[in-house]
Amino acid sequence: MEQTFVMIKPDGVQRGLVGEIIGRFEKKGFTLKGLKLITVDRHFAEQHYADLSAKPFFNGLVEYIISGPVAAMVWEGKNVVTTGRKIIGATNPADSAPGTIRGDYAIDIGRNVIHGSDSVESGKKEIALWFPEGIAEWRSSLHSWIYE
Ligand code: DAT
Ligand code: MG
Repeated sequence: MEQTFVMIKPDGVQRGLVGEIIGRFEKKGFTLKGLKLITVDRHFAEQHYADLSAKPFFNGLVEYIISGPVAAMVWEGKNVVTTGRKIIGATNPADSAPGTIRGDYAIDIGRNVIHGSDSVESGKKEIALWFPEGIAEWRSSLHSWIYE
């Protein structure tokens, strides 16, 4: 089953959005496979966003991510990478549709509350980076009520 890495950024944690965001993924039918609250250091944040290291906003992005604890999660389900990105909404909250997490809870691109992997491949890399200890082995008993 497909997995994705989702992170509630420091603003989302500070603003008390953790429960609301987890609820959206849960109610959709996705399965929570990993969850921890963690404050990462600069080197770690730079690794996570390595692909963006040449961007002018890179330093500000790293400062933001290390500014407080984040809620790191692994979610599992059919098409969870693509569907997860839809639940999250467009990168710039100004363009995120209402009903998406960023559309409902964010205004500025540099405070857009949440991260979600952009492909199955980067999901695998990000899960390995954030959960080197591994994730939970369990299968929801609701499976047959969610999948046909
Ligand atoms: P996403 O988080 O939607 O996958 P991304 O991977 O392109 O977007 O960029 C990572 C984060 O960097 C994004 O959530 C917010 C920040 N960011 C992206 N583009 C930006 C820009 N033009 N100005 C400021 N911050 C930006
Ligand atoms: Mg991205």
